[in-house]
Order: sequence, then structure tokens, then C-alpha cells
Amino acid sequence: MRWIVPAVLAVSACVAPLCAPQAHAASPVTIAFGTTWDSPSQSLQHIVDSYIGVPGAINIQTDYMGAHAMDLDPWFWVGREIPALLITEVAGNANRNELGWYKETGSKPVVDGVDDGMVFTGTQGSGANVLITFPSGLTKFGFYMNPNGPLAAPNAPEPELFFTNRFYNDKGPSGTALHTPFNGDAQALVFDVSQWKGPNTWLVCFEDVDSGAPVTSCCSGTDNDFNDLVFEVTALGATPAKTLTFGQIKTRSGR
Ligand SMILES: [Ca+2]
Ligand SMILES: [Ca+2]
Ligand SMILES: [Ca+2]
Ligand SMILES: [Ca+2]
Repeated sequence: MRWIVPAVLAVSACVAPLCAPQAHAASPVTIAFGTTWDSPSQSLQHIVDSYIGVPGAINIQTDYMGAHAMDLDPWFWVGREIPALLITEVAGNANRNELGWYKETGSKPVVDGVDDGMVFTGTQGSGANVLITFPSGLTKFGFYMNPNGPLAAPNAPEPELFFTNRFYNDKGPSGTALHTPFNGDAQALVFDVSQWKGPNTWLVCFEDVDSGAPVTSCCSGTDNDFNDLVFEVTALGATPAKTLTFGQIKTRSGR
């Protein structure tokens, strides 16, 4: 099930250039899922089942944003002040992986402290929560990961970053696509969890190894398990997907 940004909120939130037309660029986006190098009990499907509390409510291989034709691709959010909760990290580099936000302008951001910022440092772990207040008010944004923090990661030497907007990620291990998608590797999966966690709530699941590398047995290439940094964020998603009743809109508007 997909929530849609309620029209009344979308209108109030939409000021140019936040509401520039977005292309359904290439969805459905295919993901070359691998077998986790971690314990099977720590697979993303297990994590999501435990997080939702309803096993199978979300199928991580088929329910991510972009999995279906006409899903928005690339993905982004809109907000002024957004809470984020670190659910779990299952990665050898968990103590160094860093997560940040960046202002989405439609071109690859320069992460330099202007129009971007840290969300979770490498030392933060499960249960860490932050409230991000965007300095310029209502902001169209996405997230980036610095894999292994200030150190290099496989196929991702400094200063390479991974973005929720896959078009900002390289193709293949270093620029040549080895498999679909051929126009930017997906390094994060985004799931709409509003049905279980409250309106406009999303689960973002990063892969901390370059996901365009071949999926191999442990431990070269990538495992593409997408459980390396999993967090929840509450913000308006880019895709209006559910029509609310007038009563629901009134309720939300009164918040
Ligand atoms: Ca790094
Ligand atoms: Ca890549
Ligand atoms: Ca991984
Ligand atoms: Ca992992």
C-alpha cells in the first residue's frame, strides 16, 4: 500500500522549485539482491518483519519505491523539520558509516556543509534519534551515506558517497554498468511504512558496499543485502499515492 501526500498538504508545501515536475525516469528499477554476508537472521527481510511486527507485510524484494512502473524515480522527500530514528546497522563498517541529508536540486550535490548536514555519525547505533531542522525552511531533500566514514570502502574510495537519488551514484564498480539499472546504481531501498508506523513514515535501507559490483560469495564484490544502515524518517514523500477523505485531511491540517 502506498500513501500519497494529501493534496491539501501538497499544495501548501509546493512552492517552486520544490514542485518541479519529476520524471518517472526508468521505473521499474531492478535490484540485484544478494545473499547477506551477515547471519541469515539479520537479513533485511527479518529486520523489516521485526520492525513492522507483521511478518511478510512488506516484501523487501518487491515493495521498495521504484519497484513498480510509474513509481517516482529518482526518489526524494520534502520537509521543514524531520525526525529520524536509526533502526539498526548490520555491517562491518557500522561504527564508521555516516549518514547525512542533502538538498535536492536535481543535480549531484557537493557535500560541503552548505545545504547538507550530518544525520547519524559512525558512532551512533540502534535507537539513536535526531530531529533535523532544515536551515532554509521547507526543503526538497534526500540522504547520502559516506561508506566507512572518512576511510575508503570497496569500490568507493574517498570522497565517493552513496545517495538515495540513484542517478548520483556511479554505474557498476567504477563507472561501467555490469547489470541493470544501467544509469546509476541503487544504493538505498525506500519503503513506505505509513500503514504501520504513522502517516508519511519511510524506512530507508542503505547498502554500504558499491552495489554495482558483482554479487559474490563472501567477501568481495558486494552482498547487496541493504541491511547495512536502516533508519526511519518522517517526511512528505514525493509521490502522492493515497487519496484521503475530507475528514482525514481536516484532521491532518489541524496538527
Ligand atoms: Ca568513505
Ligand atoms: Ca557503483
Ligand atoms: Ca551490504
Ligand atoms: Ca550487511
